Amino acid sequence: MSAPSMTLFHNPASPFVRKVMVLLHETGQLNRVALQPSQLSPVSPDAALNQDNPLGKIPALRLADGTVLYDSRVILEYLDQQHVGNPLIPREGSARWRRLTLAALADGILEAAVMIRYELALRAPEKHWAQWLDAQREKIRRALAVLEADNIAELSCHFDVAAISVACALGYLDLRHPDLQWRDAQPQLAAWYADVSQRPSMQASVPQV
Ligand SMILES: N[C@@H](CCC(=O)N[C@@H](CS)C(=O)NCC(=O)O)C(=O)O
Repeated sequence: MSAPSMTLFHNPASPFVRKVMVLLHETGQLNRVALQPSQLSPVSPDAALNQDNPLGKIPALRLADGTVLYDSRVILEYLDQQHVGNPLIPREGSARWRRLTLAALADGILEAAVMIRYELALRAPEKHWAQWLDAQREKIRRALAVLEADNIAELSCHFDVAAISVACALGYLDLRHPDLQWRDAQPQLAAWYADVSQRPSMQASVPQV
């Protein structure tokens, strides 16, 4: 087995990193990437990461020639073009835009969920902004409702970029926001998620905190 040629700034609790790990697993590329542990938050940055990604966010992927790619969507696209199997991001046509939009919906859930997490975990309780927190929760609720109403069949047909992104978003809601009880209003999504959670790629990347 050859040595890894790329380095991924990694934290096992990050859902954006998890998307990358799942795609690496699904495409048989795990051994091409070395993991560089990164502990960070918006108020306690990782200096080594900042050298490579001025935004100070993970995931960031350093290639063999020193080029650094970020954010997770760019990394997924790059890695999906580095294997010989079926693409997990359609290369062209309407499927490409549909699947990427579904992935963006999942990323939007994640962005709102991570913002809530930072507000609750990093700011003093007396400074929590209830209206803003509610607005983020509403984004999540609306997005989940659309997934339930319109996208179950599309999610079920292929474990690709869209399904990976939605699965990682749901996993993060379970980890950080069990109070949302997202399964109650989304039974079909819950059944789909129970199924895809059994995939080796999902099992191998269960968040660690
Ligand atoms: N849009 C970015 C979001 C990445 C992101 O927010 N990562 C979090 C960890 S889950 C982070 O690095 N937070 C540190 C910060 O915001 O300063 C992506 O898709 O990669």
